[in-house]
Amino acid sequence: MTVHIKGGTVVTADKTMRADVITEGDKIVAVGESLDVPAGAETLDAGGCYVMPGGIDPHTHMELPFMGTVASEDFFSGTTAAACGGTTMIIDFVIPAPQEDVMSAYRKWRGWAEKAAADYSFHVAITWWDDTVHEAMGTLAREHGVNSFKHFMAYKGAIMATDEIMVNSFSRARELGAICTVHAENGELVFHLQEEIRKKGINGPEGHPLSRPPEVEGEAADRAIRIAQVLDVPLYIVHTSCEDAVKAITRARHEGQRVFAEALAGHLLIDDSVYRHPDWEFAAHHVMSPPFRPKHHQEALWRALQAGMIQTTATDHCCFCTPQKAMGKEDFAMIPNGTGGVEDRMHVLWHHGVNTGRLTMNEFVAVTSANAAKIFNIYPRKGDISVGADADVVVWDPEKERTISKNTHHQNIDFNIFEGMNVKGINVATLSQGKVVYQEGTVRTEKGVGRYIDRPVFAPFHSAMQTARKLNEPTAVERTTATAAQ
Ligand code: URQ
Ligand code: ZN
Ligand code: ZN
Repeated sequence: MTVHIKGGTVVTADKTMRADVITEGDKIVAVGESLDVPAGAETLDAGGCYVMPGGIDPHTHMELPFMGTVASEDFFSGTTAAACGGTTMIIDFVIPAPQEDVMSAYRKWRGWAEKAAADYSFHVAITWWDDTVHEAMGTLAREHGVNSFKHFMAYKGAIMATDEIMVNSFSRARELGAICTVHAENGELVFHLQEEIRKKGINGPEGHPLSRPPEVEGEAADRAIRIAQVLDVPLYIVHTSCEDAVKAITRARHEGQRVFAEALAGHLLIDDSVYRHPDWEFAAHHVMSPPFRPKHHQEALWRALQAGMIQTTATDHCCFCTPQKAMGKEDFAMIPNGTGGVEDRMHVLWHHGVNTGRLTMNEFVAVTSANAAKIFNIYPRKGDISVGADADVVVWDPEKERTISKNTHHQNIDFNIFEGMNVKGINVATLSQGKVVYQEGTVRTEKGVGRYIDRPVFAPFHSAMQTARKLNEPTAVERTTATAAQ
């Protein structure tokens, strides 16, 4: 199929220019003015609109089995909802249970994702350790295009990675040229605080943020940063939600450490007042981890995003409907953690980012698409409008408005954390693999056409340790060893 997107302004992370775009099959084949348009091409009028790379959401959990239930959004409905909102690729998570064979968990998730309507990839979580896990990381990196391994520092008694697991896994990732990602909350502190809060007789959703204060995230973020520093491996902190974590990330980056960070659309726009809402269901809808924070943390996240200390935005789309949330009616710690957002991320970020002047259009593309593609090593195949790139494209009308609501969204969840929010500037068309899958409200996604996207491991990079060696300075490990030997 050939599509001629004409009359638009191409906006990428690093350029803005009046240009037409021609796609053939699943690739972009021409970008420029006065192009030779092949006969039979489908024409898409982009006059007055921006033509941008499809969004990449680097953090979703479609049909995740978690906390005794399964997330209500599956890979078909979730990638469809994503496309309706301009996101054309998700990076989801394989999360083996402790002692579960990693490769069989990977194959299980790959099976679930075969129904996807758009492209996807997987971070693989390391939730336990033995020689088979060590081996599986190598197989995944060398043969299955996995270049990122996830570590949940929270969720004690379930999928929590201890320091020992992180040290083993981070070391292995370094050998393989992979990046480590973390959910940074101190799971031991959360567990202890949950007990303390229950003893005070607090069992409603208001107890959730009390058990996960910003300090719990700040400590874990800094601990992961320090482990990555000593083991000399790049680090990516998912759903950075608070100033405490931003400070740890900023310090490390200022010292030249290769630390990347992600912010969720929800954490940028929703504060902790949701947990004090009189309606139990409304408050429980917002139970996710890390929790929504007091307002000043939102401003710290926006500043970090604008300053380049946070590089990507995501949603952590992990949907549990109201009856599922009710599993925690007697105990907030039993409320399945997670909310939606995959359909709304780009809309809310344009409205509250670009329309407010916080972000330029180019920065918008960077934080919703290009930076994730670069960090996870699939740029410029993804995250760019250039010849040879995948034909994942959005036509964006800056004047078009939408009111976000569960009554009109395509997400398979019975509430929306952005309910009632009016946004201006949305995609009027989405192309995935060169096919128009969404246009002005018409959805034309197809189950099963989504592809698994390999993400190659990284070329050896000049890390602080290697630089130190070149300068004949002792590295952190050598200094420590030398001191111990004295
Ligand atoms: O922690 C995560 O990222 C998963 C389990 C989704 N739930 C959540 O509350 N963030
Ligand atoms: Zn998480
Ligand atoms: Zn998550």
